[in-house]
Amino acid sequence: LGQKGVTIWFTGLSASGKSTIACALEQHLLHLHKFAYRLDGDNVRFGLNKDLGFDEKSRNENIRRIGEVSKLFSDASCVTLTAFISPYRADRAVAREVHDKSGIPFVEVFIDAPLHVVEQRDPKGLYKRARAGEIKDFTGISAPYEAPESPEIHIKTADCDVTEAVRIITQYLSDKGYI
Ligand code: GGZ
Repeated sequence: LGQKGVTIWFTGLSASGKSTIACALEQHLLHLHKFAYRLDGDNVRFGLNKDLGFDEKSRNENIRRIGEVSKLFSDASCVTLTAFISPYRADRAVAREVHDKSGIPFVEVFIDAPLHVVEQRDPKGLYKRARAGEIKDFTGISAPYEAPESPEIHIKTADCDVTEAVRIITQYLSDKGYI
């Protein structure tokens, strides 16, 4: 295959743009004939992790499993993209450690959109429902989001569109020799 694996770990609030950017990046990598695959809520939370909710313990376990699975994909030489809130710093550190121990590169990408912006977007009306108390443990409202302190890549969605974000990440991967 002539390709080594790498995990690109997106983190950010709900509606920050993680999935949109990860999706566009996946398409771009596939066009470059890279073997890429995206893990997100749609293919993980409804399958492997359908037994898990959104309390702290469940999120710890959600991220732990995703960290292990992404390591396996990347070990099989895939460019693996994960798009989960992954709100706890310690959980992301565990995912990184699992990769480090196997010598597989791990690139943390912080999709940084302020709460007032994502709350304004509110594409699914979840923030509104969380404010009304209809959804408990909602990230940013009634559950914490611990922003990365030193992510490999920091994308501020206020001054960076999707195309630009894809360009920045692709450039980073190429500079590092990961793709
Ligand atoms: C946060 C929630 C919650 C709560 C349901 N808190 O915008 P979405 O809808 O499509 O993405 C969110 C998704 C978050 O799942 P993750 O697996 O990424 O979370 S974590 O990494 O923290 O385990 C949101 C929806 O699920 N959702 N309830 N309480 N987001």
